Amino acid sequence: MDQGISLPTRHQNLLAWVERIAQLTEADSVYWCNGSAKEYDALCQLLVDNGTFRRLSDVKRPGSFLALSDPADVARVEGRTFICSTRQDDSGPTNNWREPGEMRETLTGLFAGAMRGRTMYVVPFSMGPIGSDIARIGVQLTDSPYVAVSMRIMTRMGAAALAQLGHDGAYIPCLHSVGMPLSDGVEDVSWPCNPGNVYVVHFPETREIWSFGSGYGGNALLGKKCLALRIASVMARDEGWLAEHMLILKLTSPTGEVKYVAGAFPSACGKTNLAMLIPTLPGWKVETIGDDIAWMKFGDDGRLRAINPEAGFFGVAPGTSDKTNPNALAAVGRNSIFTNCALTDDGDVWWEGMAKTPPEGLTDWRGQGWTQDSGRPAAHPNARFTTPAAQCPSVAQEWEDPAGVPIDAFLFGGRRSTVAPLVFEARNWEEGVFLAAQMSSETTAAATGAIGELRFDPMAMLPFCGYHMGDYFAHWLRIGRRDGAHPPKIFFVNWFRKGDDGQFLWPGFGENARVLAWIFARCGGRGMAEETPVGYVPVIGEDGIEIGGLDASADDMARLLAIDPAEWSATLDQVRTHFTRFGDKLPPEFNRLMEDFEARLAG
Ligand code: O2Y
Ligand code: MN
Repeated sequence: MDQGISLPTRHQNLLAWVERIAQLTEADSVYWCNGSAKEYDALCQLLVDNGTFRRLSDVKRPGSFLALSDPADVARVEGRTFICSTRQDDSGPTNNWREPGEMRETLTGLFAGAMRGRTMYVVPFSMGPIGSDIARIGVQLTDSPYVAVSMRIMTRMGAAALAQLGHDGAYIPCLHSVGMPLSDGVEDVSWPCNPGNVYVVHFPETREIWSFGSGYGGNALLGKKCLALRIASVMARDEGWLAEHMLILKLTSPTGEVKYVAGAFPSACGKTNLAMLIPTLPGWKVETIGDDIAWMKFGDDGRLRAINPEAGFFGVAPGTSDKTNPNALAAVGRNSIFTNCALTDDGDVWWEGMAKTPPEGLTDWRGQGWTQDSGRPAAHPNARFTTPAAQCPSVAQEWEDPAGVPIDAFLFGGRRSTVAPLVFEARNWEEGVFLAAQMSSETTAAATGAIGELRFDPMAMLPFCGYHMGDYFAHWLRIGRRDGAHPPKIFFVNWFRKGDDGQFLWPGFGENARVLAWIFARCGGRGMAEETPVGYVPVIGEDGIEIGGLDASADDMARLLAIDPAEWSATLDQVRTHFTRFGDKLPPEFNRLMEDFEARLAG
């Protein structure tokens, strides 16, 4: 894939950076990605030839590939993720911090000669539809062709992004190496990496990302968590918008009315499934705008307009089936990259939960023969599919609208077996932000009636906020107070409440549309609710939450929606301890909101 000497841009700053990094890393050659189908095919063939990819059956899974990673490089590594702000206090208690100069020195040492024997790919990409006011351009330099082809699915990658940059446009530099130079005598491997030496580093003030040692997912596809959340959250704070760990869905009622919902749930809590839900309620339709990240800016009408900055889905494969998510399963039917899934003997992929019975003749994610008696999973629990969003049958026609979609409701969801009801609406923006800042899941299943140890994940952003979370809460409060703002209503959901018998009370994921329908009604000034100390809880029935045909007793529904002030009060010590972490950066409003909350709970 020789490009000769012609360069595809006259952007001097970009050219100088590429040249500087090529020299530092001693890359054998530099290749500028144009994003064409021909280039993608050639890179995939290269990956097949060097053993990273196995081409899947053209009958079963056309245009698709399976990659098996190094067993030590299988997920994002939070412990090796750093926010290097000048002042430690700007990174806050929830991030790993290093002094930027010191970290630059460490990284410069690691990157010196790191691409010896390898090609450095220049990957220009747009997060968001090219030309959208909300979109941003990044350029990733990487020595991993696996990353280059994955970025083509996950972002708008190539010549169009470069053209958008023009001669002097702003871009976010993203530098990545797998950290395994092919120095004299070193043989390449199918998944090069350096797992003992991983660094995923963000410089929020200069808006730079440097990642070393891992070729996997969020550590390596730098447009996703690193740019679209950690760096973008800092940009959003400075510029008055929101970069959030949220799905975006379009909800259409039986009368054809439309509302848009953005929902924050912790990692691996079913965002992809909810974004692609097939409602059981007759006449309702859910369509997908995004499954993981939302960028939202105010429109002239004071409403937040959201884009999905990504162009593909990097979803967890295990558990995805024609029962749990037929839309995702259809999306991955072709032109997809699978990582750490099992291989069938007829050249297809398989994972736990795809079907009840695994097929005969499986090869597991470590390349070894596998049977049900092997005593280990065939696919890695964090096995992934990478697939173009446009292939998803539920994708909304406006999913690429450069203006974004106007958000009517924010959803926040934790995993709580007690205390938190199925759904409630915050009474106002401030209280919604205060409650979202204490979003939590239980670390262990709570014993019947007992309160479990809570793991707090404010707004589902704990691993992704690129600055001090106390400042982040203040930013959220400011957003709602902006002149002329009509912020979305805020709702909380919890599908995981359990009854006294330890069983889930809510009959299942497919029924979530009933909750969405109530939220929809509330956004339209309808939907009956009772005011409680926590917020508005739906009444049961046609004017509230519809339970006709639902496999749950009236008793179960009452338990699901019950607010027990004493139970809530019993969790407040943990909430206070959680807030104490943020020291004097905790918005002072939170103290008042806490006092009011306690008073309401005490009746
Ligand atoms: O392990 C990884 O690198 C994937 S992390 C991820 C991927 C897609 C969507 N969300 C997440 C996450 O951790 O929230
Ligand atoms: Mn995520």
